[in-house]
Amino acid sequence: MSDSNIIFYIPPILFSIVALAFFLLWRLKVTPAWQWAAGFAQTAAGFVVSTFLTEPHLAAFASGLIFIGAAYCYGSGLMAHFRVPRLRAPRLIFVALYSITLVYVVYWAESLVAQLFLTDAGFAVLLGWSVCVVARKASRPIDKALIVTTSIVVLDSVIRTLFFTFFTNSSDNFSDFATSLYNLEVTVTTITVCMFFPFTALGASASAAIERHRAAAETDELTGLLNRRGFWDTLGSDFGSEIPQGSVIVFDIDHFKRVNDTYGHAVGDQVIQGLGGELSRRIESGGYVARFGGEEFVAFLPHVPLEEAVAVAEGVRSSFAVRKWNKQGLDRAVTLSCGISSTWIDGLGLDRIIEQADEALYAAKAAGRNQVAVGSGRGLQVPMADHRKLAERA
Ligand code: GH3
Ligand code: MG
Ligand code: MG
Repeated sequence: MSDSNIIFYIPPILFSIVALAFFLLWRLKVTPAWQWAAGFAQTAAGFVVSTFLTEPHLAAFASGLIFIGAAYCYGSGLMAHFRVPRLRAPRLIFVALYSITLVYVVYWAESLVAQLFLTDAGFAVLLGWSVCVVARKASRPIDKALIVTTSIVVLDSVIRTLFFTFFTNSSDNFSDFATSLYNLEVTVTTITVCMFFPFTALGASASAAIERHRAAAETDELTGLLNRRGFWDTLGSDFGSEIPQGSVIVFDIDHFKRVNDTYGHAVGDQVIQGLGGELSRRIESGGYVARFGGEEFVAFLPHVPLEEAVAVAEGVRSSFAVRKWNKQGLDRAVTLSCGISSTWIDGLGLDRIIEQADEALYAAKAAGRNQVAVGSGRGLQVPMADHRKLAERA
């Protein structure tokens, strides 16, 4: 091949750059899948070997192995991105069978046409298999774009296989590969349509990383519930500035410092997790539960009237009070107090209603703890026994 054919240098250079970019993204934990970098690096190496290696049989054999390795890595990258099982065993069996056939085709049958057919078909089947497995998992537009661009790479292989095997009279001699029309076609489609694939993989990885970081910033690590920021951001994205009427319950564990002091901080953490689990089980979907800090949790129940919110709080309080903590090494009951307020009482904004529920919580603590109290802007902080009267007045 003449060195003036500069076009043949482009795929290895482009894919090396892409591989380096993905390697850095993997080191920076933007993408959890090192297989992207490995796949692109192998593609670069495959082009170097198939075009520039002077021993033609070795070039055909090595590039055949490298390209199937790239297809395997792209598949693993896709499966990691979409969080589906990797199907390692069946895919590795496929690679093993392919490799045995490759040895036969290159060193026994000595057929270039058969080797190119095998490599293109093997690449298309292995990558197409992974695309089919992950396709229904793609819901975000960038993920759908990734499926489309990967399918284009598969389709490119299929069309090339069919065209060069059945519709042309290509040379069957390995030494003619570098200057073949086939090699030119691979090079041209790789640096045009196939380049959409790495760019969408890059976009999909970056967008998944941004989503992961946003979720982490809005989630309480200990309980997996929303934190204060997540609470307000989620309400903002669900309702904008039109937050509906509803009720707020604030929960706080009684004498929690004693739990920490007597049994240790780790046991205290498990009690907080226990309350978090209780709340996510008991607050029905449609409700918003967050850990606002320490052992204080806030629940906003849209469209739920005060009476029903009192029943929810009472359900959580009573079941938490009888919960056993033996497994955690705690041999006594832990109780909690609840403060409730509702936008239906005073027509105030949610932030003011949370403050009122907090004031009611202090009333519940002052009244002896392990109880539910209702608060309103009229200065009322009513212990649970009297909540019905307030609900009637509201
Ligand atoms: P009260 O009945 O009046 O609520 O008394 P309390 O002892 O529960 O008082 P308070 O609610 O102020 O106690 C909060 C304690 O929670 C203080 C702090 O040491 C502890 N705390 C805050 N965050 C954590 C945490 O993440 N893990 C553990 N184990 N303890 C925490
Ligand atoms: Mg407390
Ligand atoms: Mg507290």
